[in-house]
Amino acid sequence: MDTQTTQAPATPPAIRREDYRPPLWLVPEISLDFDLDPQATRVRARLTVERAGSHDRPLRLDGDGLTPLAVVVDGQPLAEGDWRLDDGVLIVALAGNTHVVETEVEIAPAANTQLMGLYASGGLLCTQCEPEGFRRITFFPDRPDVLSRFDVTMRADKAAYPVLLANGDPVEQGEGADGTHWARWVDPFPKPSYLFALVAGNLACNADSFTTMSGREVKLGIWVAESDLPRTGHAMTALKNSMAWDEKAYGREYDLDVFNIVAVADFNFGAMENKGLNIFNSRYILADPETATDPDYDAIESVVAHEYFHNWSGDRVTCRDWFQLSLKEGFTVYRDQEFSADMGSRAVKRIEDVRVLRAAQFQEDGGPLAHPVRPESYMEISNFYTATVYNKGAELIRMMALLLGPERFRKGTDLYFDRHDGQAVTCEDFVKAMEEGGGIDLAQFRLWYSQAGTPRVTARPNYDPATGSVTIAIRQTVPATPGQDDKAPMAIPLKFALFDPATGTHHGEEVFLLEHQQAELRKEGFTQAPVLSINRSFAAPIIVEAEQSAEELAFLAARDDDPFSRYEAMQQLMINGLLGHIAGGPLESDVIIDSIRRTIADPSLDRAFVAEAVRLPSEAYLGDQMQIVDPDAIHAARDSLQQAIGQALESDWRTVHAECARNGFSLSADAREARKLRTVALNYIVASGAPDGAALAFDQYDRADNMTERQAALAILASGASDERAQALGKFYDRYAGNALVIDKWFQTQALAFHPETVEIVEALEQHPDFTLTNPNRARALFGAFSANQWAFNRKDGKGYRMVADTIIALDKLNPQTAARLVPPLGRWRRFDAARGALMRAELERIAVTPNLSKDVLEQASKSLA
Ligand code: B3K
Ligand code: ZN
Repeated sequence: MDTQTTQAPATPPAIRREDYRPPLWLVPEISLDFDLDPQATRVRARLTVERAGSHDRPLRLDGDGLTPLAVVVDGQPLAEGDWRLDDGVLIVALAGNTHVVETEVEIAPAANTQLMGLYASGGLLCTQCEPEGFRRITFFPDRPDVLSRFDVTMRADKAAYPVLLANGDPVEQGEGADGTHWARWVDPFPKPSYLFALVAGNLACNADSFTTMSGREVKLGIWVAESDLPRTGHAMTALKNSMAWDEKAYGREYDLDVFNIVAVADFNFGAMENKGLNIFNSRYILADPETATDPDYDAIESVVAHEYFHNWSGDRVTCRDWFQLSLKEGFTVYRDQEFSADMGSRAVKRIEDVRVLRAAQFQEDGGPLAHPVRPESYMEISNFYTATVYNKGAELIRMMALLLGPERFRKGTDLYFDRHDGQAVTCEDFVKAMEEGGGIDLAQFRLWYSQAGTPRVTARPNYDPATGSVTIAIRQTVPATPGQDDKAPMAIPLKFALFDPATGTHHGEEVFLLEHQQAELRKEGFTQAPVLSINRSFAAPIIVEAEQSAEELAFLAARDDDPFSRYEAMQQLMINGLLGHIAGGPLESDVIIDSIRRTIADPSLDRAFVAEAVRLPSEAYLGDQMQIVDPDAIHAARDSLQQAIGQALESDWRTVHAECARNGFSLSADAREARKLRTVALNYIVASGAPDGAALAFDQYDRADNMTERQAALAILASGASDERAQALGKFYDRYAGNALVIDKWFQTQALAFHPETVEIVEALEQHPDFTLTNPNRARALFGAFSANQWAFNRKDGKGYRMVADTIIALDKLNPQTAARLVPPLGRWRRFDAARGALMRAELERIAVTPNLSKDVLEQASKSLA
């Protein structure tokens, strides 16, 4: 065999949106009967099936790894020849229009390392079905447009599994023979199979209640291991706040008598919105000041809200097919973002959300895995739970909300929920409801759903002193993305204001809807050239190229009344300074330092905003601004600027650090804001090179009465070479040994560190007794974090690439979904120099030709190579 050429891997056929056909058979009712056991669980299913329309096609029930032990139709067992299995699918020819079809299978939850379907986590048995896990539990048309009423009975050993939970309401329970017990749950709301859930185990409950706007009392339960009960209070508060918020903001009330949440340690992603029984990764439930940081608290609030909001945007109104995933995810992310903005600081929330969008979605949109918010095809749908579908999807809803205004947007969502309650619908149905409810034409706006790529907008103001007018030439381009070479101009709402530098005020904020490739805007009444503030509040998910001078940016950083734009101006000032230095110029830090000094001293600003504004842009974001990313140059330049800022403002940082210290832990806004700024100050003090820097960080580490300050100090020390580094890492490990979520932080902090030997440190940590690939949180804490560490991961010798590729290959055998999520960083090879690019490609090729690769990893690796 010729070893010089790599063979294109055989890829499974793509599933295409245009091939969608409505289901041929419906299943209005299903009863499920489980004999639960980790080694061998028996599942008996009884489906009432109905022929949809007039056709003579057989019933097809999806199955994955299932062998039918019995197939019974209308009470009659079928002989083996009366059914067949085709690639896992059970095919049964049926004569009439309605039948009762029963099947029985045996599955082994303890052997399920994919964590899809029914699996064991710790001593629990739990399920994850979205998107296609239900077919690993029983034979069923496992697609979101088949909605069924579920009636579920579970039987299990009472001592090992004293608690039995499923969707809907509990209706019956009892004792069985040999120490078993059983429970029956009925969900009155028809739902697709991906929303099915059950949990069995030894769980304790934080029980509470909520009275809905129509006066119904709902029993709330958060179920965790007994020892974790004290860490569930924040999640419960978040749940009750979410329930109240959805009533007020969207008029949506909860609809069952019980709402349960279960936290599990082994989970592929954040959480899952199963009807009435949300299942969570424990990291998004458990919190106390000793073990959780302020960002952890925020993430819990937002994920609890997100899953709760799905009860309407996802469960009551669901997706017709998986191409419509953003219908529920984009909308629900928008809803949770707005909820968090209402609960805390709207300005800081927007900055954080945009940072995530730029870090994850802009990178995706600019690379080989770019796809539209409503994708056209996939090999493995699990690969499409992406930042594009979620976060860009949310930006689309945000733009529609802006174009409609709050009242008409609410009319649109009311119409959407009322019209489609109980249905499985499309993104198009959502946009239509917005158009009709809001009385607006969104014809061109729809391109946001079908065209991938981040639009680039240039805006050049030109002032004419003779007339006192300014003309702004605006131009958009949408870059080519895989499969989409030519793009039509998008409808982009540009929120802008023109500031008079003399007065420091603007003439009113406006929204200009850019619908063509080019436009010209003319504004009158200026006595001198105004300063343009554009894409205020980041109203459109675009890249703006405004080419503003350092003076203009410094002006906006000090005077803009839109907090996002103020932050943005500051960031742009830093980016320009850093890129200029990377390109060989001197490090021009004076304007930056002045702006930071003024920002710290501005009493009108809250400290969390100041912390955001004065932080340097991440190395990865700087890389995104370069045609060819130079990780070493970026790291060196950023370090120099950090040091310059640290030195020039050292006494200011020391004052801030001291002033932001608090006696006694509190979750109040003041205390949280102070912690955030204190960390930034400590970082600059250490960066200044002050001889007592490490000692100061260690002191913060040691005295902290909360995880936020302790972990911040640890992270700062982990990036240095002090004696305190090893001391703090050792103390941290000893203090939290056995607490999985905190030990994840210990791994993650080291993987993210700016340390010259991070590659070797990660290599050694992989051998640590606490490291395992079977727990997704742990695998992500080490390798997910490492591959996000631009400087370390892209080390010139390619060792970082090789380690991640080895991990992907090993993890794929256990958990393809989690393995596939590690592929995209390798897919960025075009953005690096030829030598690094070749090393990355070689690793992707090695992955792609690995025998028996999952569809998940194969799709990501082969698309990344294309
Ligand atoms: N809907 C789930 C995600 C399921 C991911 C499957 N790979 C959680 C959420 O977005 O709320
Ligand atoms: Zn979601």
